[in-house]
Amino acid sequence: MKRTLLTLMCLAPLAPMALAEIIDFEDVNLGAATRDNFLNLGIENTYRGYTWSRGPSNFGGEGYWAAVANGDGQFVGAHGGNQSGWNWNGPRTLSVTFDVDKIYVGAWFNVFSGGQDWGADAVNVIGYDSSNSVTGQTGFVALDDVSASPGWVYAAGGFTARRIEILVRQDDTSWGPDGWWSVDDIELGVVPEPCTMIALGAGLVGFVARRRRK
Ligand SMILES: [Ca+2]
Ligand SMILES: [Ca+2]
Ligand SMILES: [Ca+2]
Repeated sequence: MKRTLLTLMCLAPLAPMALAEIIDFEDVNLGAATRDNFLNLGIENTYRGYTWSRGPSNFGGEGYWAAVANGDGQFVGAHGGNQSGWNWNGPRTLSVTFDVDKIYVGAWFNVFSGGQDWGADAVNVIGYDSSNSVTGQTGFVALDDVSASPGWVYAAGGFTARRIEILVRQDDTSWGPDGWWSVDDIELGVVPEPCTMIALGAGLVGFVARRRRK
């Protein structure tokens, strides 16, 4: 009876586990513009409750997280909906720091501006814990910056992270280390609470015990 109660009490946190968060950038208000960066929009430290930070850009000063909408002259189109995230000024590294540990499930990437060699040639999504130690990475996933109709590619993760870094590789040296890309539909999972694991364990033990008694 005690075990059943514990299981029931602990099962409640299971509900949000099924709800993976998807960052689709549809809720960034661009007004009449087709593109703008998070600094101008005033959402660098507030969008989704996370911190959207960036490394330096060698091209045109600092780079930023940005959002872009279908209809922009250089945009290849969203993976889903009408808007995507974008690397403004192409810094080599951009980060998202979460409020709590999350599971980075995966995200969709594309070059920004198809058929242009300033597009990034590959991206690697790296996870870090709250002590800034690496928890996992997708490895470099190739982007097609030479095709007139580049496609969206999926960078699959599956690791827990307090912060994800999106690190670019630029193979076209005239652009230095910088590289431009789009991202859409960043999929995040909820890290199971210890209680959930205890409940699952207790539930399983109870289940096996009941089966054995039959
Ligand atoms: Ca979208
Ligand atoms: Ca390139
Ligand atoms: Ca290239």
